[in-house]
Amino acid sequence: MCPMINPDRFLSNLHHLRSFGAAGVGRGVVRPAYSEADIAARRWLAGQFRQAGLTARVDAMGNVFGLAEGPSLLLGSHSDSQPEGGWLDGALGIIAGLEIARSSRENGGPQVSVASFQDEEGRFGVTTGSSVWSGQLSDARACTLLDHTGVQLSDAREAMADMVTGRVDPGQFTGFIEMHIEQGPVLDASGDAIGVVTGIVGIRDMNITFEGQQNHAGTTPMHLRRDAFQAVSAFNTLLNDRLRNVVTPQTVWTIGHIALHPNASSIVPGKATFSMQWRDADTDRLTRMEQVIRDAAVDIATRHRMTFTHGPLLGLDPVVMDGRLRAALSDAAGHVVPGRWREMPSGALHDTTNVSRLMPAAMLFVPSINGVSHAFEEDTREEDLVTGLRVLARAVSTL
Ligand code: HGY
Ligand code: MN
Ligand code: MN
Ligand code: MN
Repeated sequence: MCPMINPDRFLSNLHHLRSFGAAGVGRGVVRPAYSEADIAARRWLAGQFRQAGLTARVDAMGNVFGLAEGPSLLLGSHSDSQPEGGWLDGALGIIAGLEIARSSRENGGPQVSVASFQDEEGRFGVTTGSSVWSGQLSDARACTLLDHTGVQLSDAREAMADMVTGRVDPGQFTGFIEMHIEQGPVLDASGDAIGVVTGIVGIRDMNITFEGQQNHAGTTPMHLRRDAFQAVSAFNTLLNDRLRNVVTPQTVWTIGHIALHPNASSIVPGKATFSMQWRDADTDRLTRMEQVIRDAAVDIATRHRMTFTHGPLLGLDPVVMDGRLRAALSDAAGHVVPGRWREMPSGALHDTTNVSRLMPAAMLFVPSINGVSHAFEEDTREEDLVTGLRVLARAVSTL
């Protein structure tokens, strides 16, 4: 009941993973899916899985697994990062899984496997690697996805083709648990050490393009312009106004990426392509928001004499966590940090959403200092990282 884990080995491996794509000492990482740093990290992880006595396997998407023999519980997360990412987002769940799988083998504990899913951070889509592994997205469709610079996924993943061993059968896993940083302010503010996740919100993501007329920024009178930036700006204002009737205080929406063409100070931009992402715990609300977004884009296109086109609508529906795994995490948290844990929903997306389509799945959170994530400053106190590891190890030992 008291699993022998090695916190020093866990922290040392976590810091080693941080060295791949490190953005500077004590800062975050630049390790987007299929980048050189990402692939180097995946090679290192496969080596670590082998050293732990697991069988390393890599599927065509670049998801890396360390497999125990026979039926096993799967632990893990993702080792790719945002273009400017924190060092713990994803990394924590894999290295915690590695430590628990290794210590379990050393001490005759339960069979534990580990996974690092590919492109959770959505260089190409939304949790792309686990979407394909879980059958939510076909490999053929994934291959056609483009990143913001026009690189196609099928070309990007060639860079790790030499590592691929083949598909990993999900049928061998009895369940999945993902440990993750909270990436929000709730635990940091409350002083709780652990969050046991109740469910994960749903998400929709679509690229929108407004195209007008590129022209001279000195000679073109304002009333004759078909300025794509002005259209985006007006769209944003109109959308915020119209969404007010549809959303709850928990609903979020973001324009996080925009490409203006040709992006020069003396040219009225002829074309703007931007990401439109929205998240909510209610699938119907996500659909109503989609209609508001489409209508607003059509209205703005008409007013500003633009053409409006959009890319594929990507997304994942909200999910609830498995009751039995959740109870094991709650019991373990109650034992390790009595009175200092809470149940909470996840506003961030995770591979668990996809994996929960295949098997019982659950998540636990540790605090993020000041609630910061998807930024180089992201961090968690060492003590909280180790507490999370202890809670997860204890839960695994009871399953
Ligand atoms: O954006 C997300 O929620 C995830 O971390 N990719
Ligand atoms: Mn993550
Ligand atoms: Mn993330
Ligand atoms: Mn000129």
